[in-house]
Amino acid sequence: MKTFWLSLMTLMMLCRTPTAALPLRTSDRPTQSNLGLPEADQEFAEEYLQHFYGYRSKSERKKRSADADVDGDWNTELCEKVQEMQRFFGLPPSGELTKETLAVMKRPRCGLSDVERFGDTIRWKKNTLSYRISGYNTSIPASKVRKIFRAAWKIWSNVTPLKFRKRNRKEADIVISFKNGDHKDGAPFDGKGGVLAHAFLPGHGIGGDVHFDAEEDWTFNSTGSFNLFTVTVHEFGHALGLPHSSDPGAIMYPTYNFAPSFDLQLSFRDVKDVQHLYGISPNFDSLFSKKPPPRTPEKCDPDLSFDAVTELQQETLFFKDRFLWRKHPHFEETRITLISSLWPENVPANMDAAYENVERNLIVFFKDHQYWLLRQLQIQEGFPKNISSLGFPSRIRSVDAALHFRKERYTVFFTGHECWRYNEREEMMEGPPTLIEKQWPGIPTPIDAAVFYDGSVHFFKGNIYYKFDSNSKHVVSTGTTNELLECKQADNEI
Ligand SMILES: [Ca+2]
Ligand SMILES: [Ca+2]
Ligand SMILES: [Ca+2]
Ligand SMILES: [Zn+2]
Ligand SMILES: [Zn+2]
Repeated sequence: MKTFWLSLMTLMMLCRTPTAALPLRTSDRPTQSNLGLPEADQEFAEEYLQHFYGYRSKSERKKRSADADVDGDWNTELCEKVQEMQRFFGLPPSGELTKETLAVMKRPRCGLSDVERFGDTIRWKKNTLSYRISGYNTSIPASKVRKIFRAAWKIWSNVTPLKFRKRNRKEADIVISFKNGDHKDGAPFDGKGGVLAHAFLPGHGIGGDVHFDAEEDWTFNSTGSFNLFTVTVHEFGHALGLPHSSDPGAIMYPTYNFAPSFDLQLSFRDVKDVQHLYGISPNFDSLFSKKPPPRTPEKCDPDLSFDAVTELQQETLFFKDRFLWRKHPHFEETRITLISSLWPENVPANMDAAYENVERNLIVFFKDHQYWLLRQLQIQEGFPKNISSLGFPSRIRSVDAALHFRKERYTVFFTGHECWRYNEREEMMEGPPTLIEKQWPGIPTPIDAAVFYDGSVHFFKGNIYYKFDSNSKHVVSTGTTNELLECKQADNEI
């Protein structure tokens, strides 16, 4: 009880904003209040917010202010900065330094701030730019590094009228180098992990220059930790004047979330932003007519459909491609984030189905013939496994959707026109499948997803959801999927 009151007090102290009406959390949630945090984490978080969100620390504020209430203001500002960061990354904006907020803060990332906006004016005033590589200092062979940089420039010159010329000796607009620790530009590198690289916006001297942390385990294939090409494309974006994007599909998103096999391309957002600065490449249409830059799914898209939907503690998670929306009952906004930002391990994109087993504290993901079991964000040993080990016959190659019944402790799997009842207690299938139309009359098959939402079962097919009443056994209402994500017109314009 004591802990409960303490954490409630912290919340109130921290958040004096309208969102101060925060929920009381039950103690079994894996979130933590700030009080439970080790001091090192608290310090780390403050430094992170100083660096990337323009937060001023307590001592800094004291220096500048004779105000006696520095503590109060400081707590409010800290809370607001945590919320700002949480919104940027699509986390529930509680203002609390939860475990998962810290996990996102600890993701490897770019060294530039997420909140500085430079306006439209910071750009090169010419279309041909020169670059020079000053020192390689990485285990990747120099010839390979040159190739990587050339390919990264091409990514940007494919969509703009810009041209990039390599120089060997003479001064160049953009100087690229690998640096160790403190390299005298006011932004020391931090060794392995953390900040991977940074770049300077267009301008004279150091302007446009790009620095990589020489201590990282750089790679050009899938062996090391960080793919140099991926990070280079991002940093070159800064060298051209682009800020960070909160669109998780953008290459200008600040964290590194890439599987080794990721096939890098600029997103629709990146292309739009860089073309806003420099205009369109004359070859753009011929290069991209067949395969236009991918758009991040939008919750206001009237045709929005989902791959899978599941409950997760109090939240409802809507999965689509590499992304998900998180709907928390206590926060109005639902924001998009990356699956890989929530589960850094190799959780599949474009998944088929997902459900939460509350009692065993597990989340289960399905893709094709495999399924993954996760506890506390960790993939359990021995997974992924073949779905046949759940008791499916070999003719079943994938699962369309999964619906978990918390009280009764069973899960229904949907495959085509059939559904299967799986007993979670016995860990076995309860007999042969039945037809979906018998169990859930009025539901079109095959379905995309199913979930308990707002007290009743919701099925999803295309851009429509079907709310099903289990007592009267029929569909009581339908609507478009994006109604559930609270699409507001303003969201469209962000
Ligand atoms: Ca580093
Ligand atoms: Ca320069
Ligand atoms: Ca599905
Ligand atoms: Zn960056
Ligand atoms: Zn530097």
